[in-house]
This record gives sequence, structure tokens and C-alpha cells, in this order.
Amino acid sequence: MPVLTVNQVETLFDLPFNDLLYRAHVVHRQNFDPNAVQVSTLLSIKTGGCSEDCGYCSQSARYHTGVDNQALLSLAEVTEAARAAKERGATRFCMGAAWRGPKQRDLEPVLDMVRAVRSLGLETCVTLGMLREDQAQQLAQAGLDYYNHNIDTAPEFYAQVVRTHRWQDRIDTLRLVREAGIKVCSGGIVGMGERRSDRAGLIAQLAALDPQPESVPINLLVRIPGTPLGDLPALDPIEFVRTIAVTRLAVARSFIRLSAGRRDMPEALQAMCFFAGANSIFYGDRLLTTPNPGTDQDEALFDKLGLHPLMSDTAEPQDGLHRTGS
Ligand code: SAM
Ligand code: DTB
Ligand code: SF4
Repeated sequence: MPVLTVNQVETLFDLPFNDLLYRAHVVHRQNFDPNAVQVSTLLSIKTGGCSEDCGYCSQSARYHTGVDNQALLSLAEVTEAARAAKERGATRFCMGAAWRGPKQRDLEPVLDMVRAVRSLGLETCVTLGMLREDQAQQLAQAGLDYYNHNIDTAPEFYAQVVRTHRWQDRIDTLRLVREAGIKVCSGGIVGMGERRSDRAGLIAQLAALDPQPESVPINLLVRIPGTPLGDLPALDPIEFVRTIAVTRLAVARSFIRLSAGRRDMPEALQAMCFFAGANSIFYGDRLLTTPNPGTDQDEALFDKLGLHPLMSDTAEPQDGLHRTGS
């Protein structure tokens, strides 16, 4: 895959909208079934009280966001949530923890969760913050399929949003994950007051990861009252669709997840994102601390658009999302 410069990515952003969408959709079709969408369910396994100062996050201990801290869930609670997610049609179960990074005593119960979720026939993903090499190896040993660790924004903009760790720390963890043989889920957030050149910088950096991430979540900032980014103006929806389309052109073979922020997107906007190359969603009433569209709403949207959930050979939806539209 040829690596794109930031300038080249900006040139894609500058294309007339119809030209950009057409090009992105063609590339999407060359690489994927355009009507299949990968479906993941997210669960916050440890909530709030985080030492980090990420300016967008409801879970930083530094901001008053009204999020109640919740210690690590039990294995039984996680297994039950995973079983319910599978029953509704999810094929991947993503577990998120509000840590800068796990301590060994934190990691051990998470390894058990990975093994338990996997034994249900679901793909597993965890997002636990920064890892050391031995921790990445332990996760790989437990059979973890994906590690989510977003680079979040362009390196030049990162320090305006996060000061307690560096952008390079994120890259270092991604390298350890890759070296351990775990698939990489890494993307970013837009709508944080960054410029278009920063969005281009984020996408160029994702495209330059070698190999490129298997999964690229694009989050639209959920503006959390009490955080430094809580009252920013909303990103222009057309600019958001452009971001998805440019990402599709830059990481042609990666799944692109239409991630946080979907609850604020009208159906027509989501439909445009699926046309532009998004082919993965979080499915379930909650993200980590904020609401997601209801599962019945998503089922109705899939039906309307003739989309079907991507099957993995280990998971069959039993209820909820149906394979064919009506
Ligand atoms: N603590 C770990 C970390 O920082 O990697 C894992 C959890 S953290 C909440 C995972 C990701 O969620 C962040 O990197 C960011 O991309 C996304 N995220 C968090 N809060 C968000 C918000 N308010 N809007 C959009 N995305 C958000
Ligand atoms: C990702 O890219 N987005 C998810 C997941 N990976 C962990 C998190 C979204 C969080 C949205 C705000 C919240 O619910 O707290
Ligand atoms: Fe902590 Fe992750 Fe939130 Fe940053 S994004 S404050 S590291 S939970």
C-alpha cells in the first residue's frame, strides 16, 4: 500500500464532494461487500477515575462529568453481557477500561474475561491504555483477537488535547501489540477543534502504520459537559462524511468503524457514511459512558438500507439483526 503524504490526503479532502464519494465508494466495492457491516458491542469493564487528562473524556478524574466510578466488573457480569450481545447479533465484543495502562493485578482478571468471551464464539477486543511488552504477550497468549488503541489525532494537535502522555506513547503501544501478533484497531476522534490539515495528518499517520490497522474507528466527538472540549461547536456533517471517504481511500482494506457520535447523526447521514466506506459499527444501547442508538433503531436502519451484519464463521446472530433486508 503506497504511503500518502499529509498533502496528498489534504488534496483528497479538497475534491468536489461527489468526486470524493464516488472514488471512495469504488475503492470500497473493490475491497468489501458494500452491504455488509461488521457489528461490535462495547462494554465498559472499569469506568471513570482515570489519571489521564484527555480533554474529550468523561472518565478522566480531573473533570466533573457526573460519571460514577465503577471498579472492574466481575467475570460473571462480563460473560453475561457478552452472551446477550451475541444473542442480539454482535460478532465482536469490545471491553474498555479507564486506565492509563493496566497493572499486573488489573490484567489478570481481564485475561480471564478474554478467554471466557472467546469461548462463547465471539471475537474479542480490549482497550486498556498503554501496554508493556509482557502485557501484550499475555493478552496474545489468552487468545485476544484485537487491541484498540487510538492515535486519536495528528501528532501536531495531540498536545492540545492530552498532556499526561505523548502521541508517541500511543504508537509505541501499537507496535508492541502488533509484535505480539494481535490485530490492531486504531483510529481517532474528529470534531475536537482540529483543522482539516490535522484530520489529514491523523489519516496519513493511520495509513503509514505498517501493516495498516485491520480496524479503524472514526469517532465523532461526543461533547461531554465538564470536559475542556464539552462546548465546542459541532463538526459540519459534510466534513464528517468527507473524513470517512478520505479514510476509505487511505486505508482501502481496513474496516472503518462509524464509531462514537452516531446517536447525533440522522439516518441519512449514517447512510452517506456507509456509502463513503464505513463498514463497521458499535451495536448496543451504550458506548462506554454515553448512549448509542437503540438496537431496534439500528435494525430498522439496516433493513431500510439493505445492509446485513458481517458474519464471522464463529458467530451466528440468533435474534435482532437479520441477514437480509425486508
Ligand atoms: N483508556 C484507554 C485509552 O485511552 O486508550 C481506553 C478507553 S478510551 C475511552 C478509548 C477511546 O475512546 C479514546 O482513545 C477515544 O478515541 C474514544 N473516546 C473517548 N471519549 C470520547 C468522546 N467523548 N467522544 C469520542 N470518542 C471518545
Ligand atoms: C473507540 O474508538 N471508540 C470507543 C471504543 N473505541 C473504546 C469509545 C467511544 C467512547 C464514547 C464516549 C463514551 O461513551 O464515554
Ligand atoms: Fe483515561 Fe482513556 Fe479517558 Fe484518556 S481516553 S482519560 S486514558 S480513559
